Amino acid sequence: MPKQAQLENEEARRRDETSGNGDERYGEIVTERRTKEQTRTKKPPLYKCILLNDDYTPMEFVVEILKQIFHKPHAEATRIMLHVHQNGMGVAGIYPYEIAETKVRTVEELARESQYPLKCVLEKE
Ligand code: TYC
Repeated sequence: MPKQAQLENEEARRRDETSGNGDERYGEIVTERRTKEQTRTKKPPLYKCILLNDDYTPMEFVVEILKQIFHKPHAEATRIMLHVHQNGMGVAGIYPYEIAETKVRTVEELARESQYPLKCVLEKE
């Protein structure tokens, strides 16, 4: 390889290893960096928080749960509550596992404090 080309090659390789640009000329190194980037940025699996209907929890309580825990505006909270009431279950929100799990626990804790049997379960998306 001519000396000049070799120098350019070295220079490009160093750029690949140290910077975040997308130069694709040096496959192995670029592939390694992209793999690391993907590990950092890959989206986590999501879980649906599903509210279950029952005969005892007041409708207003469920609407409040949807507003306070799932941050739904009043009209949407009412719509979801009625959907659950009529269909037996419905999606309250979709989140990464730990957030979804915490919401389920919070919902059931608040329900238990008020002695309502409201249940909320997780389902993988
Ligand atoms: N079915 C309840 C009632 O008639 C209301 C209700 C709605 C309960 C949604 C739970 O997840 C639920 N009071």
